[in-house]
Amino acid sequence: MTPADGAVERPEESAQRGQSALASRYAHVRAQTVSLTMPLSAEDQAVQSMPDASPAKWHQAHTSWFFETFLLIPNEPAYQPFDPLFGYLFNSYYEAMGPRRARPARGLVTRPSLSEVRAYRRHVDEAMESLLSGPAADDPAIRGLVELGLAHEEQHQELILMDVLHLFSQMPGHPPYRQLPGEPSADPGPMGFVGFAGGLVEIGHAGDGFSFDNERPRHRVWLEPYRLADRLVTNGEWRAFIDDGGYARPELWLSDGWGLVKAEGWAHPIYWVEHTGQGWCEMSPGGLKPLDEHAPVSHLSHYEADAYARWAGKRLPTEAEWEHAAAGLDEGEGGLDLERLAPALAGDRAGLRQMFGTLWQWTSSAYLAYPGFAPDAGAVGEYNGKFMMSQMVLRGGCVATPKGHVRATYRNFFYPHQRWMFSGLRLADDVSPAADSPFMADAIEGLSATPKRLPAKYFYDERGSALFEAICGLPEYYLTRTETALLKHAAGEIAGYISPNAALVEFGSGASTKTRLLLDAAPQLSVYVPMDISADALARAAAQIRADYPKLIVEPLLADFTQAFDLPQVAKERPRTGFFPGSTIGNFPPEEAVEFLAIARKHLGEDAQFIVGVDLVKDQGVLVAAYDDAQGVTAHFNLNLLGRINRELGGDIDLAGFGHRAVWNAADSRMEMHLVSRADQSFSVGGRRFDIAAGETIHSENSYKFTLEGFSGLADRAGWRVGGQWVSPDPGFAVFLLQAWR
Ligand code: AVI
Repeated sequence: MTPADGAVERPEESAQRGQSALASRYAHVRAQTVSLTMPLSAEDQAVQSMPDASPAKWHQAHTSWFFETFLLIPNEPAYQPFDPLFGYLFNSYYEAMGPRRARPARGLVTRPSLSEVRAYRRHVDEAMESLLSGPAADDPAIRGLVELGLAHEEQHQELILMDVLHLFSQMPGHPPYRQLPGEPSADPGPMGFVGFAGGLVEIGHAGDGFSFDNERPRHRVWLEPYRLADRLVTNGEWRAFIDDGGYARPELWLSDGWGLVKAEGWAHPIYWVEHTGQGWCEMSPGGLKPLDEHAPVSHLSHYEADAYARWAGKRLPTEAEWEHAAAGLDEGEGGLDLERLAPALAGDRAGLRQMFGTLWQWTSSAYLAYPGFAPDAGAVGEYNGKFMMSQMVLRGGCVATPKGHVRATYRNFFYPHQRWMFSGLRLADDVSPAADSPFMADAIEGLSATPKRLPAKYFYDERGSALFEAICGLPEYYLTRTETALLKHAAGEIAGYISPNAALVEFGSGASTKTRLLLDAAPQLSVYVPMDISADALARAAAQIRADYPKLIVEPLLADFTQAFDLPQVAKERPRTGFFPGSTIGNFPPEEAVEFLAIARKHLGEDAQFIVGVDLVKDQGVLVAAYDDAQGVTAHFNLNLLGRINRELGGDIDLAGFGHRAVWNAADSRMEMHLVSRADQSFSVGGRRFDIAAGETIHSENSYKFTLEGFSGLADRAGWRVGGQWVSPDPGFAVFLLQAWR
């Protein structure tokens, strides 16, 4: 309880309060351990399923031994140890505290019984309650040790759940630890990447809150620009790895990992079970359940996580990268909830998801001492430091980690072959190759200009393309709907202009949706060349067109049609018809539109036709609504340009610091999109710093709107004459059939 407003708390009162807070935390943590064992029989709690695991009974005794050994015996002269043999049975690895039972033999202890261990716990708890209510509880050293003992006990709570799951996974019938409700599944969508500029950063724990010695001291680390995946890898993605021979390809594995794959016959994560007729199932705290494709893949060794990252063309994050990215995020996310006990799905929130309390995330960092590391004083100095060899760091906590236990600086560690933990993986990659990419050069140039601008062609990464598809279906965005209706109506007439055996060349084909109207109306087309800069969209669209038009030769061309390109031979040797729908021509300034039309004419040849969709000038209200829709999809599309800079160029732009603006520029006959800075702010891209004032904008797109005469004039300057034109009723949109004329 905090003191009442205005009341000044006396030091002895606050000490009293702190003391009782510690005592009540002690009681809570100790009770939580026992409650975790409630679903288990005494037999369940006595056995050990492998040398790395320990019986639940041992965990309950060992955590009590910790308080007895490090707090009660040294500080309570009257304390009577419960049983002199327990020091031997329940010491884990503290050399300073004498000999102990070998770890692999912990499951061979039937005496003491479970009820004797419970009596031991009560004995220790009574003595601890008395210690915590006496003067010793004011001693910072003692308080620190109690905190350590409680953090230690919370670690063992997680171990109890891990070890029980391993035990039950071996048991015929795969019994559940608890009956748990089925989790509704939801596709997290494609994995995105969040970029970080890196540089000289600080990691490690600082301040008054509790931390283990291995998290200290806070120190500086140099980070190259990097990106972190915005969510964990899913079971569905892991299946693709398996289906692609992931466990059968030595080139993907570290040598020691590959040795294990062969020696132990690894072919899937430890708890996956393949059932004939049922497909993949997974052993979980709720028992054996059908594998949820959308849930994060769990219980991986470091070797598996590392092999997957290599297969995906990525890498694991370093622990410093992970911690730098996690700073300031919600450390209280997820964690132990006995009603769920399942890692949370990624959801569709923007930014880094599943960072805390979902699954421990493997890093590529060896578990080593930080510069200036000093183990805690006394025997508890053996807690962490002596394990700083041959293990790897994991970050973030998991569904079995007690709430409040984990933090951004927390370093968990396991041997790379171990995989019974709740461990998953988040991918990372380097940003440096973009340093001399055209995107980087264009972004730097545009952001350095006055007024600031960015080229609209960079809207179309995977996310941007998906957002554009969504825009095309919006009620306000009349362009797609109107043009499709127009093409349906005109396709028969247009087909009359197309030569037999011709090739259709589409500039910026995207999903190739409108193309089908032409392919259906003009069966004389024998070749289709979709051209796009998105490899994914191109491959997907080409596969679908091939499947639906089996007689058509489909030759996709991965190219930026604003740059030099070479048409495939099958197109060169046929008469050619170009197709450029959607009024994308309006995204060029008029001079560049003429240049583009002239280049297209050169590629399409002397007898070519060119079918071009063109949006017409109309009422300002209709135009502005089309570029500033009520659902905010276009705003998202616009902001994704900044997101892409962060992801691909290591930018650190705060997206929430920008708004979307769409304006009609009557003088230039164009719709303009801008990103408006909400405040004076600065950001960096590619190591360069940019300042932007409140209200200042980054001009991100022009969409020119034409009159029929205006567009014919433009086409004429590029060597095309209008062979046919079809115009929709309001909202006005035109399809032109241009013919080469000189
Ligand atoms: C691709 N291009 C024709 C679209 C347009 O209308 O200028 C891109 C777009 N920008 C905002 N909404 C749609």
